[in-house]
Amino acid sequence: MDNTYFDRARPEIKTYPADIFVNQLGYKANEEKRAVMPFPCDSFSVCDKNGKEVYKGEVKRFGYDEHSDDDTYIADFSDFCCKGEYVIRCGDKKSLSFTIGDNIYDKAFDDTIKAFYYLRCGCELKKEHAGEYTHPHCHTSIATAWSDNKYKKDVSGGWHDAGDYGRYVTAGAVAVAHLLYSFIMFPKSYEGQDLNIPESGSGMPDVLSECKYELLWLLKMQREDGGVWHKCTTRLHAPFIMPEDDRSELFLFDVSSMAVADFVAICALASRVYRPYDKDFADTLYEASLKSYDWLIKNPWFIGFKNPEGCNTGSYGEGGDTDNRFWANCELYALTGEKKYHDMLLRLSEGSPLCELGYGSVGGLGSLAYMLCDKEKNKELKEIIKNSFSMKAKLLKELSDSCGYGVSMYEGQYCWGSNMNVMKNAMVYIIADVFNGTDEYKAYAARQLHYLFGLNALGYSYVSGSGEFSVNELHLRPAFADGIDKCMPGFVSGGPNRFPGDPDAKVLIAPGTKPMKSFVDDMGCYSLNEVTIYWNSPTVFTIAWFKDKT
Ligand code: 9MR
Ligand code: ZN
Repeated sequence: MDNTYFDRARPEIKTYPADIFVNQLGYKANEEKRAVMPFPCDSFSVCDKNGKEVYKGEVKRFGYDEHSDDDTYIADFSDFCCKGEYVIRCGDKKSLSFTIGDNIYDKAFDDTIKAFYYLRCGCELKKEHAGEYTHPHCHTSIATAWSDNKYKKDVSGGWHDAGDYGRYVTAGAVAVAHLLYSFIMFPKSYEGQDLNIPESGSGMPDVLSECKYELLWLLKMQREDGGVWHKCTTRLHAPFIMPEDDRSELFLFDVSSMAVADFVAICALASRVYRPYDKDFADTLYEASLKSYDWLIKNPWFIGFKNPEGCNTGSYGEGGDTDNRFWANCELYALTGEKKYHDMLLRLSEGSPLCELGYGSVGGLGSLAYMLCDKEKNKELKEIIKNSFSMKAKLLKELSDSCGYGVSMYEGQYCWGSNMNVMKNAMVYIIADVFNGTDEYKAYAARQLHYLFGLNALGYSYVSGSGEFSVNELHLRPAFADGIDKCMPGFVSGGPNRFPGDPDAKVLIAPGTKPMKSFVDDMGCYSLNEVTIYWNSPTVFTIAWFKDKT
């Protein structure tokens, strides 16, 4: 094919090897359990491993689902609670196998966090931790400021952002925030977790050790004057080579006020979280946060970011920084209880969408800091935040109820990285319940996981290595360059995108394809099948909730 992202033999594209869609990981005994079929059918059976029918039920026609173009039928077997391994059958049609049990997400939970380890930059991934996915250290050369070639700094470390080898401050801050909040809110899920990373067994929970690796890098991205470089990347995206072979010059790109504000926020949050485990690190984070806060005060205007000419790596531009500044003030207020932060966050709350959980719009992270902290709160703002989550959850519920597959997506959310939207919607349900002290949206949050792990119109589990039919051809440089057929596990694919934006996807997705089906598991398709840290992080949050609270 001449119109292709990179040169290689294109592997055969697989299609769903069964007929009925289920969550391929399975269901907890006491939760809602549904399978979906895109064909007419009256009754269904749940069959055990030996093919024996253990449950029989009526199929209900759900009706036309506009995001998939499927006429959908639902098999609800919520009241079948016996643990075991099963398939759904319907005449000669069947589903893939799934489990009913307590620990269905245990492996996916570990995998989706370990994925961050596989993205570590600047260190060797050793065999004892990385198995066959080892590689020597990468991107350790000194970086040069793009706008001042006399300024040089070592900023090695952190996570590769995604399929590319860039490291971006705002993206990193958001991903760490999701992980830290999941740790704060659902601590039970992390008890005794062993990810087999270099720090395992150190006494610090593994998820915090993993985040510390990114935080140490973020600290290096702070300038002497408190400004924070927006990103560190090469001039152009590397070809599909291993990270250690990407030896082009590294650049530090101009400070943006989003990067500074997100940095202030994440350092303040992390200072709170790490204090019981590592006092010195908590102090360092606190000082760094204050220093960049001063910069923010001295630079009250929005400083956005656009790629300079000649650079094609991610730009992560945003249209404003009010929400970023709101988040920063919320975190510093949560940490210190000082009035000046409260005054400021009250003012900034007016211009910030309060239930957006990043990337790009981070007001909801500020809301989390504010609502969950033990400091005095403004009654009115508390109500506004609660209401904004409640109203959004209500809207999302309607979307789920009007979708044959139960996912809470409006058409516009099937964009680049749609699976992030699926998982962020799950977060909205979860947070709405937490703020209201209710359990109203439990089943709806869980439905988003069902979609991610296979209950969708293409039957893909969108997490590598999870489920029988899962994505494997991810747009992830080492996944190609390492020559190993099986992709590293635990990576969340971007997912369907109704506007395929890369040359390969434009060839592979026929015009007019419906949003939920605008996907193919192909490595060239970066607008469909890339990975990023901030698509994994809301998934970790949602699974952590599920493990702890359901
Ligand atoms: O996630 C970003 C997506 O929302 C944008 O539409 C897309 C195009 O600008 O960029 C995505 O971010 C990419 C980033 O720029 C570089 N690293 C990989 C990210 C995922 O594709
Ligand atoms: Zn690297």
